[in-house]
Amino acid sequence: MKPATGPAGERPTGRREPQRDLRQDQQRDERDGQEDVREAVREAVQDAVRYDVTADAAAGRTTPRGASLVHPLPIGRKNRFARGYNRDAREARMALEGAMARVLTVAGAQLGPIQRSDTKAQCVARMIELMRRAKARGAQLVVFPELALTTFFPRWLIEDEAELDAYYEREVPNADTIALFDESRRLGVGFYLGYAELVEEGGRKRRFNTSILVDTSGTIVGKYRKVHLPGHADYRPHLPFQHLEKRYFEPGDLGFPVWRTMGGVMGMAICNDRRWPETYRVMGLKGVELVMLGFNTPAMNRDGGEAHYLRVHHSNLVMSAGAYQNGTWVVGVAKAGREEGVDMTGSSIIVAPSGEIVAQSCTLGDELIVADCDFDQCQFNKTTVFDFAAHRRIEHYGIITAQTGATPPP
Ligand code: CDT
Repeated sequence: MKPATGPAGERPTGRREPQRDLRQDQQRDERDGQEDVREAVREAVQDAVRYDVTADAAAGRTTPRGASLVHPLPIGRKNRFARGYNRDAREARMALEGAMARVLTVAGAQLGPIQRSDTKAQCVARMIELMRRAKARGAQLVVFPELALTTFFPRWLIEDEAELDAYYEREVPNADTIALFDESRRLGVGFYLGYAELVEEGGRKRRFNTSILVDTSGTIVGKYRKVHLPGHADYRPHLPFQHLEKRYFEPGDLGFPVWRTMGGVMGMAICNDRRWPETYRVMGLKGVELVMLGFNTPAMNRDGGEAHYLRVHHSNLVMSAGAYQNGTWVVGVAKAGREEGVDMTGSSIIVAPSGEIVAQSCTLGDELIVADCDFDQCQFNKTTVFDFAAHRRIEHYGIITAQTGATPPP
C-alpha cells in the first residue's frame, strides 16, 4: 500500500501542529480582514449618508425638478449602510465591496405627451436625450413608458388597417429604433421599451402591447406581452374618448417571465398589469428583484368618480403594495401631460422593496427619476414576513386560478 503523504508529497512526520496552526492563523486573518472590510464599508457609507442627510437638511431641500426624493425614514434592516438610492453611499460601498455589490442605478424616463403628428424618430430622439442625461446621473438602466414610440392610439376607433398598422413595429430594432440601441451600446446603459408589436403567423396578423428589456451591451434579453388588457373592443360613442386595447391587442402569451441580468432578477409588466396582485406574485415566485413597468393612465376616469389625485393615489398604492408584498423594487414610468386633448396622470415612481416610494416625478413632461436599487434590500421581506416557502397556504388559493369573476353567496 502506498504510504500516506503529507503536503508536497512528504511522508507524515507526526509534527503537523505548526501547519494546522498556520492554517488556523490564515483563516483567522481572513475572517479579521473580511470584518475590517465590512467595518470600513459601514463607516464609509454611514459618513456618506450622514453627509447627505445633513446637507439636505441644511439646504432645506424640497424636491427640485427632476430630482430623486431622498426619503428621511429608514428603509429596511440594511438601510443603515445600504440606502441604495444615495449616490455617495453607493459609490463608497461599491468601491469597497467591488464585484460583490448588487446595486443597479435605475432611471425612470417619463415622457411628456406624444401627439399624433409626432414621428417615431422624434420620440426616439427624446428618449436618446433622456438616456444621455440618465447616464450622466450614473444610471445603468433606463425605463421608458408603455407605447413609447407613438401617441396612445387606442383612444380612437381606427378602421383603416394601413393607418392602424403604422402604429405597430414588425421587428425591433428597425430603422426608427436602431439609434436607441446604438446609443445604449455606446453608453453602456440598458433599457426597457414599450411599443405596439405586430407579428404575422400562419397568414394572420397578431398584435400585442409589448415591452423589451435590453442589457448594457444593447442586446435584447427578454420580451413581455401585456397580459391584462383594459377597456373594451367595441366603439362606445357616448364616451369622451375610447380605450380600445381589447380591440387592438391580444392578451399576452408569454406569461410573466423573469431574467437574471444586470446583477439582479428582472421582470416586466405593462400599465394595467400593475393593478393586479397576481402580476407581482407570479414574478415574486420566480424571485424577482426589480419589476419594470411603463404606463399610460388618463388623469380622468371616463366613468366618473375619480379625481386626478385619486388616480395617482391608486397607481402609487398598487405599485407600493406589489413591491412590499414580494420584496422587490418596482420602477413605474408614465406618459404624462395633455396628449391629443386627454390628460395623462404622470407620477412615475421608484418603489423600494419596503414599499416606500424613493423617487417620484414632479412634472408632466419629459423627466428623469433616479434611484440606486440595491438588490440585497429585497432579502429582508423575502426572508421574513414574505418568506413564501414558510408561510404561503396554497391549499386555499385554488380559486384564484379556477375562476375570474366573483361569486358572492346567494
Ligand atoms: N394603458 C392602460 O392600461 N391604462 C389603464 C387605464 C384604463 S382606463 C380604461 C390603466 O390601468 O392605467
